[in-house]
Amino acid sequence: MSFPMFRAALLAAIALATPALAADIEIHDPYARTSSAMATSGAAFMVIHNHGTTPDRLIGAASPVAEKVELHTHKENAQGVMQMIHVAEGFDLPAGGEILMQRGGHHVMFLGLTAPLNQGDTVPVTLTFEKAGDVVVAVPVDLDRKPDHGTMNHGTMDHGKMDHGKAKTGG
Ligand SMILES: [Cu+2]
Repeated sequence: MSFPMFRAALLAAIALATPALAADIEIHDPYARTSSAMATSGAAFMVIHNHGTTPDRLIGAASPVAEKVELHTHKENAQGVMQMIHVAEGFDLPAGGEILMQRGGHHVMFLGLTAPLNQGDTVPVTLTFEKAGDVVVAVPVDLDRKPDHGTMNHGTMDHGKMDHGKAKTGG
């Protein structure tokens, strides 16, 4: 999707959200992916900025592309294996701060995809903030995207291959 389209979608979303703080929330560089065409789960990544002067918190996410959408992070277990963890309380978004959602870290998890995520698709994701309310983000599917520079080597961490013991993929 072109930048102007995304901008329009974002502005429309902001217009629908609670007026108080939603205008202070800015989403950068969103993308979604699955590990394979047969994957039953996927994830979305982005950077969420809070340009306001009040701290907020990302407390939930929703999307029609999956039966269940959760906020996840990765944590190394006692065996040194990275595992995904459902973070029910969500992520802090400090005033003037950001939430980095990227491969190997925080992400929006799609569990039980209702349809495959195809390259070029755009997936609507509703992020719910404690104070700013709902912000709808148009997330492009990018299956070719490599993990961002500076993150760990995630060769063994693709969602399709990971230990989903705590994530319940439904399959
Ligand atoms: Cu996950």
